Amino acid sequence: MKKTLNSSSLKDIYKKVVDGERLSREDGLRLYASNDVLQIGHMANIVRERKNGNKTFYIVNRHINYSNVCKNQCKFCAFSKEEGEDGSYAMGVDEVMNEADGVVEQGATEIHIVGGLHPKLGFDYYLEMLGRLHERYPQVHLQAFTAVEIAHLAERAGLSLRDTLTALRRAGLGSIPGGGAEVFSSRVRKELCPDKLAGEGWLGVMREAHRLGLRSNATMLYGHVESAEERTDHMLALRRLQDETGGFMAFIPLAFHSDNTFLQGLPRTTAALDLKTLAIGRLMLDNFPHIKAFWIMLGIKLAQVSLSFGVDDIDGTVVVERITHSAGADTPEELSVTEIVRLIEEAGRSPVERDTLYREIVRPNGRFDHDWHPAESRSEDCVKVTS
Ligand code: V47
Ligand code: SF4
Repeated sequence: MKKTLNSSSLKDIYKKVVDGERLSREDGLRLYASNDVLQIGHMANIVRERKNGNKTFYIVNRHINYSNVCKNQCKFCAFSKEEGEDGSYAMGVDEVMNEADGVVEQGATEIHIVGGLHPKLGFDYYLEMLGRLHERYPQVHLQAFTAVEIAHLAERAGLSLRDTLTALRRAGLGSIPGGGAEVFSSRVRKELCPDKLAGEGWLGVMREAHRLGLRSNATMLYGHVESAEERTDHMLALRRLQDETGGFMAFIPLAFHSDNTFLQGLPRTTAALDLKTLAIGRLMLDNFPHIKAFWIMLGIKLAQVSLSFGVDDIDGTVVVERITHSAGADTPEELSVTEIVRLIEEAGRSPVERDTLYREIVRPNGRFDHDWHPAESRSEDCVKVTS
């Protein structure tokens, strides 16, 4: 049966979506102004299924937050501490290696590494961390350091962005996570994170990384003081850069948690805003292959529902997460593959294990097996390139 859209106010946008036509800034603003979450979701689902069919991607990964010491004091951050402050920590490279211990037994194909902007750690520390991890786990992809950390490292090392990225890649960097983007609006940045790399700077690091052939993700932190216009403009800036480089893999809206931050007391984002933001992301970012729901921040149940609102990726097992849990997240820090597969299947989608670059991973006998080694799937007939 042919699906139609009843909501007359969004009819012209629906037509554009069906025709595969790019949405304008005004369309984005009208979507945010509408309360018709189901219709927006329906449109996003059309694009989601056009791009990714019934597939929902997940990854077996582990996060490592190597240090919470940060020279910035972003008002939305509960994770960072000043050097020497109670609760501050900076892992030595040996400790990072200990944290990574067991990744292969766990079946992980990715280690995701982010931390604060440490005022004293030298560039050698980061190179050694990547180098030793890469040497010990050559088959595991290292997705490390936000664009903000990379700009900080370049400054500390006295190197250009290009030379910094090249050195990190030589040491073992595989790709760049999407953090640090927040909302590009200078008004919001002035209010919440005046010392942070500006939006143009964040985009500049990603442009340089993409030019070098590194892929990355892009995030947007929402649900604090930003407006719908600022969210829409953030998406448009990402879309422009993606037109230029094609280097982004996934867009990941991050729902703000206010506990233990300077914004403590701001209420949690509502399900309506969460679903709308994911769906509008899918609709506006027509050149992004994937939209990811980070279940840690969104909650497991809403992440499952989002699979019908434009989302085709549910991140991964994670294991340890400090950034959102410092800010009051009540999700667990780890989901097993069995749980991830169950929530995807019960949403009527087909679970597909992927590696960081969205190559599909086929486990022996189609079963997840903790003793299986990712390197065993690296024959061309097991890992299929999908994007
Ligand atoms: O940049 C900080 C955000 C980000 C809070 O690329 C907060 O696959 C909510 O970027 N409430 C880091 N969010 C995490 C991140 C990420 C996570 C998962 C996957 C990927 C990926 C990237 O967390 C920061 C900031 O935007 N953040 N504080 C908070 N209180
Ligand atoms: Fe530092 Fe990042 Fe927290 Fe800002 S969000 S204070 S840059 S760790």
